[in-house]
Amino acid sequence: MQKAKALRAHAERAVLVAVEFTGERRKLTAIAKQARNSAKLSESAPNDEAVSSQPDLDLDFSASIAEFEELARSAGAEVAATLVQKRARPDAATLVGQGKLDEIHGVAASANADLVLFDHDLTPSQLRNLEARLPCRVIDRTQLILDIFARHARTREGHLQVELAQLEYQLPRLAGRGKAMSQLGGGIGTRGPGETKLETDRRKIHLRIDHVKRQLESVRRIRRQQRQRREAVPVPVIALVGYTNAGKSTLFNALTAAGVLESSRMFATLDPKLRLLHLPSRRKVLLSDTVGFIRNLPHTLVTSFRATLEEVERAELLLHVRDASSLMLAEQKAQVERVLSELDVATKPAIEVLNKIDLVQGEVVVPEGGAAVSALKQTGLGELLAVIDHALVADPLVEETFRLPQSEGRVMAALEAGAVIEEKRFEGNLAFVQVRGPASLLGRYRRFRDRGQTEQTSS
Ligand SMILES: Nc1nc2c(ncn2[C@@H]2O[C@H](COP(=O)(O)OP(=O)(O)OP(=O)(O)O)[C@@H](O)[C@H]2O)c(=O)[nH]1
Ligand SMILES: [Mg+2]
Repeated sequence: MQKAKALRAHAERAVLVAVEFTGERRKLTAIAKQARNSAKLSESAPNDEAVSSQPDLDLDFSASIAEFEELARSAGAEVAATLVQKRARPDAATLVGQGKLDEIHGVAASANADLVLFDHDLTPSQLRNLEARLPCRVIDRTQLILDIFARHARTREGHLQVELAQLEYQLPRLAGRGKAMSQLGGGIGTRGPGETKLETDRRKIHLRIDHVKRQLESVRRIRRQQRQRREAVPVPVIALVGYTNAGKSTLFNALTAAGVLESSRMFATLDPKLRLLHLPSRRKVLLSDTVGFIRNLPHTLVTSFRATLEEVERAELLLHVRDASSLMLAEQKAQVERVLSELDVATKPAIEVLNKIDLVQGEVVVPEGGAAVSALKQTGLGELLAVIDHALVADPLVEETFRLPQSEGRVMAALEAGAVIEEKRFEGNLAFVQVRGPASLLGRYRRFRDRGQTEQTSS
């Protein structure tokens, strides 16, 4: 136990394993050479055999390896070495086959690694076999992503969702994981449900799952009530969506100056964030930051995290933020669009926002009907706001003067929250307010319209 704690004090050393199954092999490109750099042993690693034995890698594979390394660092690991393998199909027992397993064993032992991370999902039996034959813990891709989720969850709902997904992941993998069980108390892949829970039997895990589900339900009920209250004021919601690390939170901050956590670590935003944003027309909208999408997100995770994407489902407009500097620009777009159709929102109006243009050499083509920005350098934001304003013509701005008895404080609050109060004056028990705002909101309080005053006060 002491030892496990000590390990966690510094970054855990990880050996990464990525396998390409050549059934899906794509052609080599000139940039393939870059891949060798991102797939090499780090300088501190004692063994550089893996580098020389690596074949040329194609672009997609190299980019996905770089992304996997970034995921590992996001989970707090120090990458000691990255091993790659090509094989026709997965080995049923160990994914990689005996030869590669010996190599992994050698590298992990000489690098004194704490864990081996696979850029794949492992079946319960593969996981058991690998743990039995390797000198350290074994973590697969789902577990790694869950771990990152666990580190970044901040709301109660976020924590509960992650715990539920972790419990459901563990359930079929309980038997025979001596190594993982005995080293609990810290480290990647062990955050979330604590050691006592992991050491208990399936029945206890089932009980815990039921308990977490019940708590989630009550948290969600409260959230629904809060939302209903908010929806009484029809401010349109605009949701930022996009691949993880595209720069959504940075843009969200740049646009709202809201101070929401932004970080180079992936999945910095697990819980939806919502802030009021003023458009150039002075119309107000709610901007929602969401959790990033990622390639190969296991379906169980998509379901678990669906609630964090509720804002996407009810948004009037989506901002699809894309990292213009990414090597996987096209693939990321396809992945995001796939998740959007899973959420049944593929037909929602969307604005394409090409971000990080400061990193792009040469000319940037502004997407049609979209915008090209640098959230970091805060360039192009004015144009983006204008594009958003333009895209929200469904609910045009109108001006109106209302005559409100003091007893109608609720109406006043709704107008203040959803529109711009241009002028306000009191006459005895009555408030006269001149308001500019979305037709839908102002139409709702038509009965308080002040016909006589409208002519006099409007100019
Ligand atoms: N150079 C440059 N870097 C940027 C820009 N926008 C964001 N970044 C960086 O990209 C990294 C990821 O940014 P985030 O805003 O956290 O990305 P995200 O899309 O919210 O990521 P997730 O929440 O993980 O999905 C951070 O290191 C940012 O500083 C940009 O316009 N230019
Ligand atoms: Mg974010």
